[in-house]
Amino acid sequence: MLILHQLPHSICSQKVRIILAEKALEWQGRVVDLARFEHLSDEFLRLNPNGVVPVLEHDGVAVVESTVICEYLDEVFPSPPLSPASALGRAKMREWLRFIDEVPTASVRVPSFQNALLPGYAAIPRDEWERLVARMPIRAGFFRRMGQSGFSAEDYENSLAQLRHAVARVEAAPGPWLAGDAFSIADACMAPLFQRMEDLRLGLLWAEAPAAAGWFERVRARPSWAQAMPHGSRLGEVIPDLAARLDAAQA
Ligand SMILES: N[C@@H](CCC(=O)N[C@@H](CS)C(=O)NCC(=O)O)C(=O)O
Repeated sequence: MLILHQLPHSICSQKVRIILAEKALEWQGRVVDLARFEHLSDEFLRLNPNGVVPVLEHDGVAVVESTVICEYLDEVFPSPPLSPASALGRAKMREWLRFIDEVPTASVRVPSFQNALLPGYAAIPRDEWERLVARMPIRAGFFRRMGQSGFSAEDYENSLAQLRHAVARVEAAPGPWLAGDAFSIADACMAPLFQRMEDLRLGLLWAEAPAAAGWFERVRARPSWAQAMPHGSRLGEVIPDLAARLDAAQA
């Protein structure tokens, strides 16, 4: 029995859902509402002491960290394989996975919060905000850096520079997939980041990167994409005034 504690528009949950779809696995979803801070409840923190989604429960045992979950699923349910057959091939795929976790995944949080999610947090009374942030096991620093009025221009620009770098790395990949000839976990982990950038009007980052644009289209053309990205997966589907927020951010 596979249970995924997750959220439709969570990028890290989307990575795992793509793997589940590629392998045609049956699973049950449990929505963890971040806007209601369910991820900071005692119950959820017992499941994942990091206080972030997703969490996979497999036969009652919790596995955390989305990339770890993807690799775990690939080991336990090996068909179809989503990792290269050779040790060197797997090492090359894992180079991508570490890069994806460290660079674009961390960086895309800044424009996501700054331009789309911040108004929800700005409305929280100050003492309540302090109480919630103090409960965050691994994200308190990020939320304090953002505060209730947003990131510094320097933080924002640094994040965009990192995202540009990530797009350039995809552009330079020999292809057709990130880890070579076959679709792999690396593609599943990178593509939701591109979708988030597009939803934040950052798709222009690959306007002059045809190989990266082509790679993203190839991922989106796979049947697993439609299955893993149901309605509610895109930011604009959960934030009705997203366009107005993005207009305001660009003004
Ligand atoms: N390294 C973790 C990061 C997970 C993560 O950051 N999840 C986000 C949603 S995509 C989250 O739960 N954020 C909590 C928050 O915004 O307070 C993983 O890959 O599983």
